Amino acid sequence: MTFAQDFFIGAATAAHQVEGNNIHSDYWAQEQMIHTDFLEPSGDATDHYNRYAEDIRLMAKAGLNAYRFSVEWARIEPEEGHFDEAEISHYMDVIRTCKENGIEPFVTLLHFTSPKWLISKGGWESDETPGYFARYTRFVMERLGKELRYVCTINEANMGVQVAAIAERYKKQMMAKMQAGQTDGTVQMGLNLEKMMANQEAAAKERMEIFGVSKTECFTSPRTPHGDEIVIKAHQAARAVIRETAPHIRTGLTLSLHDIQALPGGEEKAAKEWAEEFTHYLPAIADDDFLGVQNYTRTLMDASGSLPVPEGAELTQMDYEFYPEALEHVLRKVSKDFKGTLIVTENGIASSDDTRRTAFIESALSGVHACISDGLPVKGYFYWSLLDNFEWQKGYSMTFGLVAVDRSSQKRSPKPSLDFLGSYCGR
Ligand code: GCO
Repeated sequence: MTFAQDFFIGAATAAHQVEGNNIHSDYWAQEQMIHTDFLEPSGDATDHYNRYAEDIRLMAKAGLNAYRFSVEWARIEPEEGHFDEAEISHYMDVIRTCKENGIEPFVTLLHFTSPKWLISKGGWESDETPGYFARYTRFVMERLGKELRYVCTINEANMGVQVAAIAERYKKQMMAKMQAGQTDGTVQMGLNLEKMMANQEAAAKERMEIFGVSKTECFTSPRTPHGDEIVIKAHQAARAVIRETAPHIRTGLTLSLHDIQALPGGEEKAAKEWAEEFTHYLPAIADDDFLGVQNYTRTLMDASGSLPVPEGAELTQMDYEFYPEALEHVLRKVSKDFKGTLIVTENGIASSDDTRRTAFIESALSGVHACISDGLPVKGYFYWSLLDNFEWQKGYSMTFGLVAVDRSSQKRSPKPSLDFLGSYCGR
């Protein structure tokens, strides 16, 4: 199976998950809370901030030709209106190191984390945020744009809406259990409602002390329809700045997309879910140069909604079904409505068994190849992730990486899957 010479085969990371000590960000502040939702703080992460050159060389040695990483807004603008030139030169060094090693840098401008000050000003529910994001984009593009060809404005622009839908489903489940007579504060899900409510009140008080607001509207907080419009406006404002300051750059956003499969009776629910996570964004991305497709598994739906993973199915550490075929299905479905370039900006599995990772990659890439053979404009594949890293609230327990990291020494140990992925380059 061969891919064109100009087909990008690379790995992806996100600043907060790999760099370490992102101390001006909203996530860092939340991780330090007494009533934190995080299993552990990100801390030094994998020290990628200092070890990026070694990590880029590992990709080059394996034969990868592209690297997707994010520039951290909280480093560039740690205080509102104060921009840090030293941090820009850090990311310029990362970009130049990529190019010196024959690796195409793909920059993401926002990958879930925001400067803490933005959240204190209303975050991703404030009408001011698109303006702040455009100003940050301009600062970055005026300095780094000449070195770049691809920029993702926002990672998983639909994440907040997806989180809101999950939160709503969960609330309905809890209410149903309470109405079923389990009103003693302890329900069969092993949760103590009274303690949960007490925690929420204490956490709101703590957030007020830390952020000056009791409701922190982070990028991955449950998004209202108005907040979703703000995210879209931020994308379009950044796209306009990129086109003005660096017109040679191809830009777009990425979306978290599931291979939604309807069982008999589930067709309506499945169509509604797909409309909410994808079709809804078509007007916002119609003028983009590409769409970043991010897929990990499938979702089965019947008339009641999404179903648990099928009995006996192989699971990943994230409790996702091991289902690499999902990627081809999603690419084909997306291409029905989005006629622009498609780039797989994230696909991968959390597993301690690297043989399952290579099997996953082989199956996913054969699906991508089939799409290309049928004329779909797929231009690249980025495996998530280069390094075992900080999986947000789950901490370091999830191992997605092509490279293992001993965080006590920060020693890197490439897994066989890294060379396996690289072997597809230019084949
Ligand atoms: C996401 C983010 C990544 C995750 C990855 C594994 O899609 O949620 O882009 O930061 O770590 O997807 O869950």
